[in-house]
Amino acid sequence: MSALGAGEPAGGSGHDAAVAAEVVMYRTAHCPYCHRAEALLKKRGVTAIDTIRVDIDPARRIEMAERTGRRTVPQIFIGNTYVGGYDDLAELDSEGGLIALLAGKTYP
Ligand SMILES: N[C@@H](CCC(=O)N[C@@H](CS)C(=O)NCC(=O)O)C(=O)O
Repeated sequence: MSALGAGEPAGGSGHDAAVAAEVVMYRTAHCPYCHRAEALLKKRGVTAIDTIRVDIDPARRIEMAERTGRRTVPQIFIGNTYVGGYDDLAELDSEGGLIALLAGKTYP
């Protein structure tokens, strides 16, 4: 499942003009850190998150652990960059890196 439709230009419908990168978040339904991460991403202009519900799909939970080496949720990817969990996302934001990654730039 993709937040961007096939052939849809980055920054097209579903994204703020400043948000070019696809955002992927592994999460569960009842997870305070996931809600915080979603709120921060929305605050920074993200309108579409490719959400992977590991609580209803055990295979995706295994995939998450293999991709990240972690078992907690959320686990967040922006474009080709693995960000980490909510704490990592908030730290990245405080450094200015979140806006950069969302704009499709590399960081640092
Ligand atoms: N420091 C982590 C904490 C994440 C966390 O503790 N998530 C909880 C759900 S809100 C979790 O996955 N708990 C299950 C576990 O620890 O195995 C972050 O900022 O993402």
